[in-house]
Order: sequence, then structure tokens, then C-alpha cells
Amino acid sequence: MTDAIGYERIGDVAVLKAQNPPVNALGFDIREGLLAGIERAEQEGAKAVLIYGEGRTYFAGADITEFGKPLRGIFLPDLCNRIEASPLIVVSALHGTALGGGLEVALSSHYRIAVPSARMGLPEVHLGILPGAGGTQRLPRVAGTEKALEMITSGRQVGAKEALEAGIIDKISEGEPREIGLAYAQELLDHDAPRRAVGELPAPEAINFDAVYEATLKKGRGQLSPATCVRAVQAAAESSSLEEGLKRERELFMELMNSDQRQGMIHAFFSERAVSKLPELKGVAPRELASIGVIGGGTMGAGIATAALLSGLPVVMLEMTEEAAEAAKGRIAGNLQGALKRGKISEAQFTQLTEEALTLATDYAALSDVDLVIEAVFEEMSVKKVVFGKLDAVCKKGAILASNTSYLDVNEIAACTSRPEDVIGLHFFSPAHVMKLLEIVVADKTALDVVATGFELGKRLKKISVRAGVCDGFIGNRILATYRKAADHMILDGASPYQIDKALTDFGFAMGPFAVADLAGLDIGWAMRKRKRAEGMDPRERDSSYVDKMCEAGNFGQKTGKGYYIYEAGKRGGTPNPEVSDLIAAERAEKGITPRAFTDEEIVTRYMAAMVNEAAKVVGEGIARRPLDVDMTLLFGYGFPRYRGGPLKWADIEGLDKVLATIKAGAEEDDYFWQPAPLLEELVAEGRSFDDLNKENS
Ligand code: HSC
Repeated sequence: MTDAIGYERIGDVAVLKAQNPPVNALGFDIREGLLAGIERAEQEGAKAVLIYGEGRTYFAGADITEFGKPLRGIFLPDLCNRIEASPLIVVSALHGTALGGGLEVALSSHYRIAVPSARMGLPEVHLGILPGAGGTQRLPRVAGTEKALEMITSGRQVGAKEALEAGIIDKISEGEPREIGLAYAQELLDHDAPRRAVGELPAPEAINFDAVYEATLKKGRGQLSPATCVRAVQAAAESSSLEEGLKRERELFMELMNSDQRQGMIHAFFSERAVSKLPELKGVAPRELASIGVIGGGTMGAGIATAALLSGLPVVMLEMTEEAAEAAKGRIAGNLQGALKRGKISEAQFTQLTEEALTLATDYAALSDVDLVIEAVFEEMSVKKVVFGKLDAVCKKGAILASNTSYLDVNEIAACTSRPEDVIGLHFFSPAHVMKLLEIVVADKTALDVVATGFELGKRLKKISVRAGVCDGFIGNRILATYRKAADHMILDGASPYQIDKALTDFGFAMGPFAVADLAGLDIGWAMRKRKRAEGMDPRERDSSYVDKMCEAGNFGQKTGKGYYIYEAGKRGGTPNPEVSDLIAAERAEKGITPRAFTDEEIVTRYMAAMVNEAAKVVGEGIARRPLDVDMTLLFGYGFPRYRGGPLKWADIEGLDKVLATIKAGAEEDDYFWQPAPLLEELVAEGRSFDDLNKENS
């Protein structure tokens, strides 16, 4: 027996304790240990077996690190079948999270008891796979077809109470899993309870699976695993035996296991956790973070304040006038109302947050005692410099001075203070209390413990924090500017904004770039173009002015009802604006361009090549430390489809040589825009991948 499973005999009960921290993942040692434990219990004449987990949880699932590698030892599905087939009474005692293969082991046990705080579910869809150890066959047998479909296709976890009501567990009891499990096993033995195998229960109810499959496929926006789960549950209902259903489950599981989507989703799972673990921050303690200040109570500042308040941090909100401060409070209260409605906070908490934890101020002196200040004022260097000069004068020693700028030079901002080591960029995405991404922009002189505090704040606010270096647009907006240009060039050459948006939503993006531009406000890009033109653009850069004409006419997108699309009150989404097509046609004529047709595939190929090329430059220049930092930025801030893992994971799967070939082909038409990233050329020449870089730098 392996050390991963402890064996103990208490009377007639053999106790199998999983000890594989941190989450008792069902890796090789655990599987072999469980098998040996069951066999020993049977040989030694025990009457019942109790399975439970040491530490913070029962089994949180199969060991994901084993996926994609040759499997050793007993397969989890075979282990589950073996547990279920045992002639002894097998009891599982659940605490923490019984997820995926964990819940599948529990469902193979004959009885299940849980502590009240236990949570359980089959979250495999989030990894691009399906429950492959009998979960799609056993869960519907206890919870019914509809409940099982809902849980499996969404990956939703349920609490112990809901699980009891759904028949997933048999009993809830307060206490330690070992104690409640032993008491339950003894009670079952005392009452001569029968061995009760879920797999021997009748097949679940058959429903119109084709309709559910189609609806699930549509909802998945290109993600295959949820719809494939429907087919597996269908097999539970329609197969003549459990064995036949399990066979079908295995076939479907293997299809997904061998898919690119599985690779993308698992890359996202691990990168999401690796992104905030920077080698340079190992052992660096963050500074004290007990209160924060926010300057500017517009949409962004109010969103940041809301997120901070919800995390338990008191906030001083500074505005120019009392009226503006009250308006900021109104916005924050509006955001918190949303949290109240969704049951995230109580009425009493709402009052405490708005009336006690939030302080309004118009005088910088009010910021003298906070640990960290985030400035969210107008995006203009001269304005930022005034703000930072004042902060430098009033803030206490050691306070962190942060700017929420989305593209300005944080070094220049830091240089106007006497303490550049305390200055950092904290780039939130709007609405800041909703969007998960936080770019932590590290300037040349930023102290390491200030960076560590930035990550600590991100963790408290439940953000995905990514370290970025200083450059125009940092990681995300810099890459966005480039792939937007690729889209703009395709428009000049003959594609329509609507074809591009459609091709990219079909690829899996939440929205296409032109629908996004309408949502963000066309005036933002307009201001940026004016700034770039004033700074002087390279004459080789292709520029277009049709959007400026829309802006000059007061059409800024959704907020004015008209942009690339026309928006009608009360309707979701918009319809193409014919004026845009006219303006584009006029600009092509003026530039002497004969429009050509683009296929959707060509659109995606070019768009992605531009994105990957700029991303490779961002990594090569050290603006992003690792490819995974870019991937997480695009996933959490720019609507990149999670099942593709991020642009650089996508590029690895697609083949870096293929992506480079697209860039080189583009360079034949426009060698200014399509300049291959040196890092990409290097990787192709050496036959390496972006993932190799992730491994080398983690
Ligand atoms: C599965 O079960 C498939 C089966 O249906 C079928 C298999 C059949 C095979 C058939 C063959 C023919 N594995 O998140 P945290 C690590 S799929 C390995 O920070 P928390 C994690 O990376 C699985 N490692 O903690 C991190 O490592 P680090 C279904 C895992 O308290 C550390 O543990 N299960 C792992 O915030 C701590 O994690 C799931 O999808 C795993 N399964 O959250 C559950 N799970 O310290 C996935 C975690 O080095 N896990 N790690 O960074 C979770 O959702 C969360 O980790 C918990 C804990 C909620 C469990």
C-alpha cells in the first residue's frame, strides 16, 4: 500500500484516510492505495470500509497534472467500479470539496455522509472534458436526468443541503469526517443495512436529449465539452446496462481528452494559479494594507472603490467638489445595490459599507493616513503629475501611490514624486468591481514589496493579477492596439466590420472588435488617434479616418445609440449601421483601394497572427514575464475564449511555424506592420514553444 492512503481498523470498519495534500487529488499513489485498502479490508474480514480525506478536503478530483501523459496504475473508472463491487459496506465521509473524480469515488461508495459545509460537483467541463469515472452514469441515477444534466453541463457545485435534497448524499452531520463517517458506518452495520450500489439502480429517465444537446452546444459558444456531456448522460438513460453506458462515457471522454480544447482549458487552469506566483516575489512580504484611498469617483474610480469595500477595505473617496463626491457615492451605492440584490451582502452590510466604510473627501489631507492610494482621474499626463505631486506632499511614509492609467508612462509619473520606489500602476478594467483582470504595472524604481502589495490587493479583491512592465498600453492594450490595426487594415482592403465581428465570435470571442469599440465608446480610440497623429506617425503606417467622421458627427457607439451598429432602446445588441459602410467605401475610393473578398478563415488567421506577433514582442521585451501572463491578460480582460487557453497557447497548438508564415506573407504586402517578433523567429528556429518558456520561467 502507498503512503498516500492510511489504513486503520476500528472494530469491523476499515478506515482509509487519503493524505495527499493540498487537495487529495486522485493521482497514481492514491488510486493504488485505495485499491490496496479495499482489497486488504476484504481479506481481513472487515464488514465496512470508510473513505475520507485528511486536511482541507475529500478528493478534489483526478490529478490534472497526469493528463496528457501515459497513465500508470489502475484507471480511476476501474477503481470506481471496484469500490462499488465490493461486498463490504463502503461509506464515504465528505468535507471540503468533493469534485470530479472525487464525487465519482463518493458515488461509487454505497453510502455518503457529509459535513454541512461540504460542497460537491462535477466541474470537468471547465477543463474541457467530461466526468470520465462513471459520473455521467451514476449522478443521474441518484439525482435524476435533469438535475444531473444541469450540474454536469454547467460544472456547478452544490452545497451539502442541496445535495441531500437531490439524493446525492444520504446524511449531513456536524463533526470531523472521520468521526461522523465511523458513526455512520457503525449505525449502518448495527441496522444490517444492505450494500447499496448506485450503478445497480434503474437507468435514469430518458428525455429529448437532441434538443438539450443543441441548446447546450449553442450556449457553449464553440465549447464542445458541455454538449458532449449531454450525450454521455443520454447513454446512461438509453443504454441496456451500466457497462454499456460506461463504455460510451469512456469513448466520449477520450474524444475530449484528445482535443485542443482540453489542452487550452487545462493551460488556463494552471496559468490562472501561476500568474500571481512570480519567482522574484518569493519570500517578499507585502506592506500593511488596512485602508485605501481612491481619487476620482467616475465609473472607474467608483468601481475600484466598490471592489475594495466589498473586500472589507475602508475607502476614502476624494473628489474635486462635494457634489462630485456625492455623485461618486451614488455610483458606489448603485454598484453595491447590485451586490445586495444578488444576495452577496445584506441590507445591514450595505448600510455599513456606504455609511461607515466609505468616507467622502475633497481635501487631499484626508489621504494622509491611508496605506495605498489609487488615482483614477482624467487620462492626461499633466493632470496625473499634479495629483502625484499632491499625494507626495500629504501621504504618510511608506504609503503606496498607484495610478490606474491604461497607457501613460508610470516612470514619468513616479519621477514627479520624491519616492518613485512607492509608485506603481494598478490598471483595473471597467467595470472594476466586475472585471477580473488587474494589470500590476511595475516601473523602473518600484520596490519589490510594493509589487508584492499590489498582488496582495489583487488577491483580496479576487482579481487575476498580471505583472506588466512599462510601455504604451502595457500588456493588454498594447496587444489590442495591434490586432485592432490588423482588423482596420482588413476593412480598408475589403472586409466589413460585421464580417470580422462574426468571424471572431464564431472563433469564440465574447464580442467582435467593432462591437467592443461601440461598447467602450468610439471617442476613446478617437482621442488616442489624435494623440498619435500629434506625436507624429510613421509615414509607412496605414491610417484610416472613417471612424473619425462618425465621431465628428457625435456617434460614439452604444452610449449615443449609434456607432458601427445602431442600438435601439430595450433591445440587446445592435444592427449594422449603413452609414459606416458608406464611409468605408468612400475612404477606399479616396485611397484608390479596390476592395477584395476575405474568407472568415483568413480574417481569423490574420487577426490571430497580429495578436500573437505583438504578444511575442511583449514577452521578448520583458513587458510580460512569461507567455502565460499574456494568455491570462487576454482571457480575463479581453474576452478571449478560455477553451483556447490564450493567444500564445493557441499559437503553440496551431504551430508557431504556421503563424510565422502568415506574418511573413503579410510582410510582403505591408512590411511596416508585419514585422516578425524576434522571439517568435527564435522559437521557430529552435523548434521550441511558448509553453517551454512558461516552464523555464516558473
Ligand atoms: C477529473 O476529476 C476527471 C475525472 O472525471 C475522470 C478521470 C478519468 C480518467 C480516465 C482515464 C481513462 N489535480 O485551487 P487552489 C492544485 S478532472 C492536480 O489554489 P483552493 C492547484 O493547482 C478534475 N492539482 O486551492 C494548486 O497547486 P499550486 C476535477 C490540483 O483552495 C493547489 O492544488 N476537479 C487539482 O483555492 C491548490 O489549489 C477539478 O476540476 C487537481 N485536480 O481551491 C477541481 N486541484 O499550489 C479543480 C487543485 O501548485 N480544483 N490542484 O498552485 C479546484 O477547483 C480547486 O483547486 C479547489 C481548491 C476548489 C479544489
